[in-house]
Amino acid sequence: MWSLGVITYCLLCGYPPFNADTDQQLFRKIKNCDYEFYMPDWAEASSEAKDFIEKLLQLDPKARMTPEEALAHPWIIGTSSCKKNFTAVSKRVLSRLAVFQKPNLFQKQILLLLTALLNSKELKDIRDTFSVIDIDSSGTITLAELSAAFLQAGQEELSASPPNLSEIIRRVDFDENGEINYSEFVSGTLDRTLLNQENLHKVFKYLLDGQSEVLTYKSLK
Ligand SMILES: [Ca+2]
Ligand SMILES: [Ca+2]
Repeated sequence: MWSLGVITYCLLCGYPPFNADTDQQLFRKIKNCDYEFYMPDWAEASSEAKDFIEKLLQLDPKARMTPEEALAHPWIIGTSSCKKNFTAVSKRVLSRLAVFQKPNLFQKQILLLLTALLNSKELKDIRDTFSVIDIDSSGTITLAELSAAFLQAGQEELSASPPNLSEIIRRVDFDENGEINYSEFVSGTLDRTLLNQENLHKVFKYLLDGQSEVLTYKSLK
């Protein structure tokens, strides 16, 4: 990731971040992470671009951006294009996730089952929002991606107060792998109007027909 910072710096100004007359001076500069954004070369560069480089050129590897964080960085996402994708509908979906309360085991199983039984039209808004948030199309939403989503959607426009993102993930991360998969996302963002009698009837009919491999006596114990 350090190299990516160096390459990005070179691409934006045409020379490397660390320069010196002798190798000894060069190594000292690298070891001290001693570089600058020289003017006027960097006058046209955006603050996001500089922030991207600064977060990669960190001496401590633990402080450096991870590949995942780099992919979710505003400079990579492109603020304007992302904002365009966050429609009012997507913001409403995100708002529901922000206030989702951790369900008990029974509720969790019903939600997951309902998620599988709803038709694609009913889930369109949620599916579209998931694909906007899942920047790298990995099929799961990470903390970095969720963080970027709330940033880009504009927290002030969401109904929830500034959310604790780790807590949001903890509530909806049913399989506790630290990321939100599609089923978990649907469970956490279902419009309450979908929890109607007709849909709940579908769930119980499914269970009564004995087709369920999701809800079992063992899983409820
Ligand atoms: Ca992802
Ligand atoms: Ca998960």
